[in-house]
Amino acid sequence: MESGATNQQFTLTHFPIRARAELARLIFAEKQINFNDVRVARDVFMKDVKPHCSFGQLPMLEGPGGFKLFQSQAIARYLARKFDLYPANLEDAAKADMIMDSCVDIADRVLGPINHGANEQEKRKLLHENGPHMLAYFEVYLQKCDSPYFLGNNFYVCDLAVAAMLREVCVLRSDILEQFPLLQSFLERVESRPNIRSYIDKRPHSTM
Ligand SMILES: N[C@@H](CCC(=O)N[C@@H](CS)C(=O)NCC(=O)O)C(=O)O
Repeated sequence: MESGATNQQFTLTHFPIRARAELARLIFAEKQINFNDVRVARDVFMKDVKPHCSFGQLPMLEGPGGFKLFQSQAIARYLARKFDLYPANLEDAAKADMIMDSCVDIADRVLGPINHGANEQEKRKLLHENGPHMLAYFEVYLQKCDSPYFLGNNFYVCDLAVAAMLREVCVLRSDILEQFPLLQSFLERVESRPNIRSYIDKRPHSTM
């Protein structure tokens, strides 16, 4: 597939949804890095893109010198390291990984099933039982941190990951954070960072 040659350093290819590409887009937004935001329809993906995907799936990041990367978390960690949103300290970096992996757990166990076929009864259970049960751990973690962000006063990729995950949960159940006041204010804090706010205000609308 052509990477759509332009003067941008990176091209990020995904479907026209936030989902697993949104963390990378948020990193670019926070750091004010211009990139080619390529959003392909499913039929185009199947025909023209999938055969070029190392593991058959999107998102895909392309960079200089033929650099190609798949897997949303590998992409996010690479970009975060490159653009200074990843802790330098080994222990803090491991904690950032832990928090990001916990967000993936919620994506896999709550958001994914709801967005891909759960019936109304299953959705209700996911949004009123399983989801809140998992979010409660994030609330307690933040309470113990006693800081604006998950690793203290510094803002890292794991904070963007949590905010992106919380936003998707809120899209599905708008009042879910009422029982988690620290997560509610955390989400507001992240989404009111100027670069993030201006990105969110203009990003394409999609249901997920
Ligand atoms: N673990 C992968 C999962 C990627 C994934 O599930 N991609 C979906 C879209 S969100 C996909 O490409 N689906 C099309 C297909 O599998 O044919 C990641 O995090 O990047």
